[in-house]
Amino acid sequence: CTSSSSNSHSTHVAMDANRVKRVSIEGNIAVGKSTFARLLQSAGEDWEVVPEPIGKWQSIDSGCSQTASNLLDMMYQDPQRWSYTFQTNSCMSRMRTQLQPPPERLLNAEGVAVQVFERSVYSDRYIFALNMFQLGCINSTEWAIYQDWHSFLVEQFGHQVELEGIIYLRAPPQKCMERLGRRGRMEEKQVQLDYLEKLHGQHEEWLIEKSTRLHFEHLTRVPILVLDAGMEFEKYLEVQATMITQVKEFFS
Ligand code: TTP
Repeated sequence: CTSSSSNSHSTHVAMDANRVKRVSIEGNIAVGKSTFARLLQSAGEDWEVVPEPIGKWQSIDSGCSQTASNLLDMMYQDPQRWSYTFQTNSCMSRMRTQLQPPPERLLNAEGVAVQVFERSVYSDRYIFALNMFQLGCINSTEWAIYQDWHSFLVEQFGHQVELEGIIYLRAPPQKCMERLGRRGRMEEKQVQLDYLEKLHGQHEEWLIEKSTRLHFEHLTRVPILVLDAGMEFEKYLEVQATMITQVKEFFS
């Protein structure tokens, strides 16, 4: 155990936090964040694209039962019972991911490495947890506790979890609904257009209208790149090329 952890340290940079540029991809459920993250990875730049740890939410080992629990499914089946637990778990797994240092080989000539995340500890709070609170699936006591530990952790980790950019993949909720139907993820079969419209509204308030009350001052200053993800960008190479160029300009 000790030797494997020292091994993994040897391939990662113990770098001072402000030499890592952290960027998150935000956008509605099924808008195409993973597809876009794969495009970025194959664009040949030295970016580390870190996928969302959704597999962990679908398989929680309780240690005292033969089968793992699917918390994502439990949350959709009974949101009032499980939303707070789900958001606690998703935020903790995200916090771990955002704290992972990038591999040393990604340092560019200026000694800077870029990490791109699918979502962030901020969308956990300002998109999903807030939405569940407004829907009454997280009660006011749970919401107060969530905000308290979330603020505490983000403040404790400081620069290590701060973002230097946000890429907002923006598409009409109807489009996301079609993509969600096409991918057929078992847990999401009851998701209705109305839910995607609410989540779209949360994204718009945070990233376009900037009317969400943010607790973290630094977050109000993070540059936001808005990309039109309404087109079927998976199919069209020209659309992909335009999007990648916009991202490169954004990073430079
Ligand atoms: P997304 O994070 O939106 O991932 P995705 O696979 O839909 O992204 P894309 O298709 O754009 O690549 O959500 C994954 C699932 O987890 C989805 O059913 C919504 C749910 N979820 C929550 O309920 N709360 C959360 O805080 C997060 C992050 C996800």
